[in-house]
Amino acid sequence: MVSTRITELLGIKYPVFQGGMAWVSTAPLVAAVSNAGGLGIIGAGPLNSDSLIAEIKKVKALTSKPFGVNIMLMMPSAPDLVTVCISEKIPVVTTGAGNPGPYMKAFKDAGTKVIPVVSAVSLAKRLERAGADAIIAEGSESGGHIGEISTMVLIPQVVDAVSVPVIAAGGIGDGRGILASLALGAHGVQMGTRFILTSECAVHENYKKFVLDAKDRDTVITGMSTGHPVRVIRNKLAKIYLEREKSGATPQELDQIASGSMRKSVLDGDTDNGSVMAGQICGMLDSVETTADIFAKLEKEFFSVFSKLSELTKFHNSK
Ligand code: TUI
Repeated sequence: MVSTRITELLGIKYPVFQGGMAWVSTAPLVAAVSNAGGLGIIGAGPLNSDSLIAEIKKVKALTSKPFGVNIMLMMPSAPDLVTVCISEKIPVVTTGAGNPGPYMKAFKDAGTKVIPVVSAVSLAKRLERAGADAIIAEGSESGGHIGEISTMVLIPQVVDAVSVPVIAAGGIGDGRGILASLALGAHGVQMGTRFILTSECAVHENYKKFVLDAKDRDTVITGMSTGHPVRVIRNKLAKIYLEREKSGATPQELDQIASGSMRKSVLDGDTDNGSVMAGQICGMLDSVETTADIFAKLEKEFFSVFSKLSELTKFHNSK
């Protein structure tokens, strides 16, 4: 592919991050992505200090390349996980579902690069001022917890608003998406759903099959009324949740319905009663591959589209 400000900043080959998905992004996938030249990221979401330390140890045993940790700031364990990342000298921390401002100084002092995920321009500007090294701008095509604005309109607005490098996320699943993101002014991409469909990803086979079978319109957004919208593939649980939401259930009742639902889908393979988070690109994914094969394909697609676009200049009319 190409070198960008983000490959230079982090010392990686490809400007491609693997989203730090809670429950999903564990050591084998993280190491495979970093070994392939991207940035693998541990999803620290459900972990405590000890289990995060254990996961970091596993990644270090599998790769000597840079990797990251994603901390979900809405979790009560977040301050402890920050402490672990600092003492383990993790090169890159990405943050989601909240504002990492309060931890910025501690990370900076430890030499950790902080790359927050944002879903709106205002927070991107605030976090650049607070010292973010780069910004991941995540459009609403993404799976899981999302914002309101789609990638096509979010990326150029964030790119215009900040000076640090921007990584585009949401709806990107192949080489075309990477090239398009660079055209919008991004310096890299983050992909989540595509990396669920790898042989190294440890989610239950039923979860992978559910993502494989899903078409473009098979995801829905639950939790709009609670202020925590989450994109999942439509299933029995999502239908119950949406019906209860429509009939005016309280946020507490809705939390009860969703409680433990990631464990059910990811670990037990219960795709009826579990939450199957995935982005809208699930409709264009049709095979489970090795991470190394995905990177080889991304590179090929990127240059094939690049040369097709270059051919368009033949039709350029300068008059
Ligand atoms: O965090 C994500 N995606 C996630 S987290 C997750 S686990 C989960 N499980 C059950 C319910 C909810 C989540 C699954 N997917 N993406 C990063 C992201 N962060 N997207 C949007 C944001 C965000 C939202 C609001 C970042 C900051 C923010 O506001 C903070 C503030 O202080 O203004």
